[in-house]
Amino acid sequence: MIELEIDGHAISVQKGTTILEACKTLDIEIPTLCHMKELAPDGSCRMCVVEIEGGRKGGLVPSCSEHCAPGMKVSTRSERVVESRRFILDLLLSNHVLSCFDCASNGECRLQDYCLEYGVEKTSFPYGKRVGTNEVDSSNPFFSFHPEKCIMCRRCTRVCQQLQGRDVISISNRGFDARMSPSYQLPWRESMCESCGNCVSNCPTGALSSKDQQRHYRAWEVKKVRTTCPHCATGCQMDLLVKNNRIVGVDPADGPSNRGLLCVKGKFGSYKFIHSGDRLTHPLIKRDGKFEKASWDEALDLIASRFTEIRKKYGADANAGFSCSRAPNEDNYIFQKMMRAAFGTNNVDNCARVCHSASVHGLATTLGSGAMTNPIRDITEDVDLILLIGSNPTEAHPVVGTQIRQAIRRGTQIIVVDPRKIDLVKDAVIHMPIKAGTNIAFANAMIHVILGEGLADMDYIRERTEGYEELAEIVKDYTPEKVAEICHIDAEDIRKAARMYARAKKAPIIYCLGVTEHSTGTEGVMSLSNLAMVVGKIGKSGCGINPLRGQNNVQGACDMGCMPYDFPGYQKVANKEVREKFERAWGVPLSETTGLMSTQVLPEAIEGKIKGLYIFGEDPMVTDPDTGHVAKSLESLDFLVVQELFMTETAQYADVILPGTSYGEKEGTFSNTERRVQRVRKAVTLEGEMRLDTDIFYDVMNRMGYSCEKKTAAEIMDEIASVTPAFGGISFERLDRGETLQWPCLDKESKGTYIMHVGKFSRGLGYFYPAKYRPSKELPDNEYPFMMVTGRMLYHYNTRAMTGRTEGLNEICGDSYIEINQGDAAMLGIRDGDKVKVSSRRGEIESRAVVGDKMMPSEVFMTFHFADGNVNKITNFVIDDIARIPEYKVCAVSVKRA
Ligand SMILES: Nc1nc2c(c(=O)[nH]1)N[C@H]1C(S)=C(S)[C@@H](COP(=O)(O)OP(=O)(O)OC[C@H]3O[C@@H](n4cnc5c(=O)[nH]c(N)nc54)[C@H](O)[C@@H]3O)O[C@H]1N2
Ligand SMILES: Nc1nc2c(c(=O)[nH]1)N[C@H]1C(S)=C(S)[C@@H](COP(=O)(O)OP(=O)(O)OC[C@H]3O[C@@H](n4cnc5c(=O)[nH]c(N)nc54)[C@H](O)[C@@H]3O)O[C@H]1N2
Ligand code: SF4
Ligand code: SF4
Ligand code: SF4
Ligand SMILES: [Mo]
Repeated sequence: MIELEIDGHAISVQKGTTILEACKTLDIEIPTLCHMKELAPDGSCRMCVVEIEGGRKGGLVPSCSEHCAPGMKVSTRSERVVESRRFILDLLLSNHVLSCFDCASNGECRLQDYCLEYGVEKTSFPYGKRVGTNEVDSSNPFFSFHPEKCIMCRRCTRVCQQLQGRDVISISNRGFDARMSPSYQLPWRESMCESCGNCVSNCPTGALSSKDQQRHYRAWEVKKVRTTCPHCATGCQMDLLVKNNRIVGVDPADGPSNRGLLCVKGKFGSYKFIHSGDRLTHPLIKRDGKFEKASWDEALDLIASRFTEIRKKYGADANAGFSCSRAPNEDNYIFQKMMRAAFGTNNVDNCARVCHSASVHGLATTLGSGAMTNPIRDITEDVDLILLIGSNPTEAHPVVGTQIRQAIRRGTQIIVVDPRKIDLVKDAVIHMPIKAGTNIAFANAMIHVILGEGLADMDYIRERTEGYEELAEIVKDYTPEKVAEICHIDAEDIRKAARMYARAKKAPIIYCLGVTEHSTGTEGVMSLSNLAMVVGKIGKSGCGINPLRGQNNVQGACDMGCMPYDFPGYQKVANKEVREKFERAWGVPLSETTGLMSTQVLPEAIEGKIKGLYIFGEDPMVTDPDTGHVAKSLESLDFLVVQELFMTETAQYADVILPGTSYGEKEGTFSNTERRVQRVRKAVTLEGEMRLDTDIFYDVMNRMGYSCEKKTAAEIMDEIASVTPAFGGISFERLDRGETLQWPCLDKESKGTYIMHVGKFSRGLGYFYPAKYRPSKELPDNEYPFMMVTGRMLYHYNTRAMTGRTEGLNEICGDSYIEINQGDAAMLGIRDGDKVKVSSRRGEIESRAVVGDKMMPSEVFMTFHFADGNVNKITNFVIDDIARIPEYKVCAVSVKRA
């Protein structure tokens, strides 16, 4: 510890503390323009100078970079300090256009604040304005750059380079001509910018400002509502900016998983859809093939009577429900309660079925819990090696992606196993462009090398696992040479990767849908947990096996029991004691029959076994494989209800459509991919007859003869806690106090669980599942010579229900495209941008060719975001035997010029 004096106050601080940090503990305000908490001091603005009695450099030093020393006497407001700060402000104004009145940042500009505080009204320097390079750059759809307002503090550069890992902005020219700009002085639009807006959020002046702020609001007019991003499961914390009951913008907040950062979808794509003119505002009933406005009573009566009728005629299991992974935990809990207690069936599922059901099943089988084992910070902050398999985080989980880029800057190595040249490949020590659908062979070869070269952790295997002998027997066959041929990768790369992974002290596996969405998805997941366990890397910091969950609350929808075999908290329907517990809690007898999964419900509808379906916030007509098959299923139903925000493709098939509410209109919680339960808060009340999704379910329950009283979201969470041991200690009260809780959180005293399986697996012993490689169900042939992989891109999200209603995102990318290798394209006479026809055994779509080297020869890639040219018209409806997840990642297609 070091003793010193600041403004006459004695203080003792840890060695290495800066003066600025020490001042903070004393609540002494120090002005800063360039300083950023997350980054090393820049010391470029010099506003933070303080005076040190008898110090060097005339006693004035920047407090952000100067460390406290024993006996130091610091003044933070001496005459010289104040004079020096005034001089800096004077200089800054000499090069600043004073148009505060029409500046978007009026009222939240640090330059303005400090000028006011230090009494600097105008510059005393008559000359000095920068010349020639002052045009405003408005080319980015979301923000613009006003060089005359730039004070060259370099926060934007440092944020972009060191936090976003993108390196877009730098200083060009020198002297008076110096200016911040994207590299090569390109317009923003043509640079590498990902429009994350993190530079904008961190610019202390109006130099970088959002177009929405320019047009619609000033800082003092908005109320901030802290909430959780509604897109991916990273769970970024952010503030909705509300003016006159309208959300006009978003600011990033410092949450545990995002640490002050957002991606383009959170920053710019998460509010316009809420106020979109095409929101559903009234219940609709289909009469003679046409939707007509109906009253809530009419719609709810019809729903209750039709579902009850089906139940009476065909039995409770003739009805089914799909829940909404975009909606809060409380909504999902009540939805499954409705299906079980009022409908009397366990036929309830959610989109995890088509996403990470393979992880939920696979990891529950091998480890005892299907969740991500380690938190984001733990697997990105200080690790030696990341093994990234079938996951494209810089696009699908961008704020995880940026933290991986930060780790790489700090020296973490990364091995990428992905058929495509995704962005992180350029930083990879090894990229294995694996043939899609061959992950099991790959994992077995890695284990083969590890066992063969004595790199396994035999103590860990002995003490903590079972099933090793059988696994060891199976992997004998998987020599690197043999597997190199199956996977189309290099045998030597497999050996190198296996050695690196085994020897690294801290090395997490991070994986995603490239592993799960296969007809062998569940075994693919289990073969990765085999790989992590042979080297003893589960239950340790900086390691683990980490599925990045997809939807904002898909973890929660599963946790809340929206699955046909689990009550909330993965308590088994098949377990009599569990069932009896829920019967007591809910006061009604419950079905002991395991329900159907969503990918079973659709075919069973065609067979006439499922008659009634309640879809809460899902759009299978766009997102399930083989759209023709989905349409046939929906048409086969006697009765379909869709509860939505918008008239979706699926809603078109409904008998009744109910208008629900979005995350900005209600209270609740989302559980992110790290099992972290975070608050969602109501920001606006909209005009129209939309209702809380939970209130709708309560009304349906009461009308179907299961009487229960409406509860608020906070009360529903208390009910969840009372029946779900893993959530036992979670309440709104604790969350609103600022506690951040990751389940399992067994009681009010528990702080939650940061890393899982420490010391012991949830299941007891970790289980090695002996998986053998089996090829994908539909491989290329003469007629359909290309292997098609499907997935995501940064700027759009699933069906685009939200991102498609944000103009700027459509401006960046607004139509369907297909990535194709340049050699293949040349052979087919296809040029970049050409219209092409893509067909499979299921049908044909039109798309636009994007020609390059991202794909290997004979492989193509499409996203499923665009209803026009929707790839799911041609994907293959074949499913995994265990989790019944569809094989979205592999089908055979042909490509021709249109
Ligand atoms: N921008 C954006 N973000 C999203 C979403 C979105 O729609 N848009 N959706 C969210 C949802 S619901 C989810 S589930 C997540 C999904 O997130 P990800 O799974 O990361 O996204 P995908 O693009 O589907 O697939 C990831 C990668 O798997 C690779 N891959 C395909 N087949 C194989 C294989 O057999 N082996 C290996 N090793 N790799 C393979 C693909 O080339 C692709 O790069 O993203 C979430 N985040
Ligand atoms: N080809 C191909 N297809 C895929 C995939 C792939 O990789 N390739 N990935 C699959 C995956 S991983 C997933 S998760 C699925 C996603 O499939 P979906 O879940 O069908 O897609 P979303 O666009 O997320 O649809 C959510 C719907 O919920 C509505 N909604 C959102 N919030 C609320 C709310 O609070 N209340 C109500 N009532 N409604 C709400 C939205 O308006 C939207 O229409 O797609 C799958 N489809
Ligand atoms: S644009 Fe803003 S953040 Fe960047 S250097 Fe200029 S004033 Fe600083
Ligand atoms: S928006 Fe993001 S990627 Fe673009 S320049 Fe700013 S920080 Fe960099
Ligand atoms: S990374 Fe995911 S949670 Fe974070 S802002 Fe982007 S879409 Fe939202
Ligand atoms: Mo997903």
